[in-house]
Formats: sequence, C-alpha cells, structure tokens
Amino acid sequence: MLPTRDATGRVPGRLVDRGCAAFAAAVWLSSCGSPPADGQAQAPRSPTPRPTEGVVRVETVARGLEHPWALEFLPDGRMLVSERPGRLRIVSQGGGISAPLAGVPEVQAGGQGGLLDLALDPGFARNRLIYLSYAEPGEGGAGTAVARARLGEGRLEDVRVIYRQQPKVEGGSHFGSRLVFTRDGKLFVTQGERAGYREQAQDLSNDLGKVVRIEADGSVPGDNPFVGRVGVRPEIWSYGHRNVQAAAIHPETGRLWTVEHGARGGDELNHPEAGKNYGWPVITYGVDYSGIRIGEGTAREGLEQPVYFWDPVIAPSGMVFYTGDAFPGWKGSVLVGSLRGALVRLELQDGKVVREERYQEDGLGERIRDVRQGPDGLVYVVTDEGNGRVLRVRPAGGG
Ligand SMILES: [Ca+2]
Repeated sequence: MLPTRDATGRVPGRLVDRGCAAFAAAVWLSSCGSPPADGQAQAPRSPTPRPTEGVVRVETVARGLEHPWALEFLPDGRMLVSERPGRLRIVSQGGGISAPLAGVPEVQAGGQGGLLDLALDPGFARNRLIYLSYAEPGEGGAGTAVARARLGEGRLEDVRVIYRQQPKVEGGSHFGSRLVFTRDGKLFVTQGERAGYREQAQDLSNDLGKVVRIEADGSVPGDNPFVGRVGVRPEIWSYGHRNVQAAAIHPETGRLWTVEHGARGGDELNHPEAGKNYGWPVITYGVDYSGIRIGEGTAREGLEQPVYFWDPVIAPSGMVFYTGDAFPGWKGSVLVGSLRGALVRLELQDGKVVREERYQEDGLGERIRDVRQGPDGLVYVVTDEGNGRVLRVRPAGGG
C-alpha cells in the first residue's frame, strides 16, 4: 500500500512543506517547491498523491503466467511475454497462452534474476529479430546479458549473445534491465550495479551500474562518449546508476528516459545523456534501508540531478510514453509501473514533471512489472505474481 496522510493532512516524510500538504487527488507540482531539509536537495520530489479513481477500468486479458517480466506487441497484435524463471510465450488478444518457445538461453533464475526484458528489432516485420535481456550464469557468478534471435514457429532460431555485462559477480540482485532502440537503430541496455558492488557504479572500467549503448549486432558505435579512452569500457553511455528497470525513448525528442530503483526514498526519473554521471552512490536522495546515510548527500558539482524523485519510493518497473488516442488527456505522459501496486502517470511540461497521478483500481494494486501501449491505444500491464496476469487498461467511460 502507498502511504497515506496523517490526521493533519501531511504525508510523513522528510521534505514535505505545508503548501504541499494540501494535495487532494490531483496534484500540481509547480505550486510546490520542496525546501531541502539538509540544504542540498535540488530535484523536485513526488508529492505522493492519493490514488485517482474513476479514470480507468481494468480487464484481465490472460492469467496463469509465472512472474511475467516484460511484454512486447508483435505486428499482428499478439503479445510476446517473458516469464522470469526463463520462459518466453506468445499471448493472443483473446487470452490464449502458447507453450514456452524453445531456444531461450539458460538464465540464472532466482532473486531478481532470470529472463528479463524483450525488444523487437526496428526491422522486425522483415527480419523477425528479437532481443532478450537476462541474468546469465557464468564464471564469477552472473551478469546481465543480451541475446538476439530470430522468432520462428514455436522457437527461437540463430540465438546469439550480443552483449555481456563485465564482470560477472556473485549475488542475485540489481540486474536491471530494459532494452530500448533509438530512432537510428542503436540499442540501449540499462543495468544495475549488482547490489553488493555499489561503488563500482562510479568505475568506468566495468559495466556495473551503467547504461550502455550498442549496435544491434553488439558492436560499439563509434560515437559513444568514451570510445578511445584508455581503461574505460567503450559501450558505456552513462554511469552512476543503481538499478535501472524502466526505459523509453521520448516520442518527440528521441532522447532516452529512465526510472531507477533508489535506496529508501531515492527512486529517480532521469534522462541519461552521453558520458554523464548520475551520482550513485556518491549523491542520492535515498538512505539505506537500515537508515544509514549513503554517500555525501543529495548534490555535488559535476554530478547530475534526477528530473524527479520519489520518497517514499514507488519501486519502478516498466515505462512508456503514451502517444495513443484512447486516453486523450494522457498524450505525452510517462506511464510507470510500480511494484508497490500502482500505474503511475507523470505529466511533463518542458522536460519537467508537473503532475503525478496513480491508479490502483482492480489489478493495478498488484505488483506491476511492465507497461506497454497496445496498437489499439489502450494500456497493457503485466503483474509480477506466481499467477501473473496481462491486464488491459481502458478509459473508465469508454467502450
Ligand atoms: Ca542519481
């Protein structure tokens, strides 16, 4: 459950001011400057709105999926769905679930690891290529990897691993990851710092806590920011990330946007730019779950501020920029799944968040693991449960 207000109408938390306590269901952030508690905070903080009711209604498309992690629409309207234990299935609009596709690479299933994100090649209609990210076991432990394969009848063909996070380490947490293609066909892979290795997010000689940018065949684009720098991995795009599990390309600017899991009180919305340092674990709005402070504080020269942060956290999963017609008021909004049970909508203006709403009706109160826009302009989510579902989100009043 998301936190509620106390008797005075205030949200318990460290950065709430009186002006911000007067929020009802809808929240305009522009009226709400957060005075920093420690003199350092600079990014706007989520006001933790109450759930907005009466906007959406939710129906179940399919059930019986085991911890579904990602959903992608095929051109024929069917859905490709990954299940974290290591299976890939096709789900029809009528709710039929295929047998697991053969040929999925071996994954390290357990903890947060397993089969993770999916992407279709920009030329999928011609070449049938898909991309999978997953926790790959191997020497040293496990690491995030990306495989490319051709989608055949009931199986994957020509499976090839095109990317491996370096190095593999022990532990079952913070693999990320999301896969998104840019308009010019580059592939962003978002990752985590593998939890026990947080300081590695600042070390450019490895891939922990980095967003990387590769070509569709796994090679490194010549215009990546660190190409040619000695001792630096050339696939790195941005660094200082904790665990990035949401990513999308902005429909107008073509830029990458991400949401990452922070520590307690530190989930962040960012738009990672080439070569920049997003701070973890040197600066963060989060504190350890033990209550211990992390790093130096919330700001430092040369380190990027998030666009927006959540305290309390939402525990973000997938995200999408909404461009459809079914929800006219949502055009341009970011939709983010919350593992704490909500579909979160952020309204943006000039690159800043001006409003946040959360929908929790029906199945949206479960752990939402991915969010996609369907070809029908409706919103589809998967729930991260042992008996996980694909849900279709419609306007409350619409047919
Ligand atoms: Ca950061």
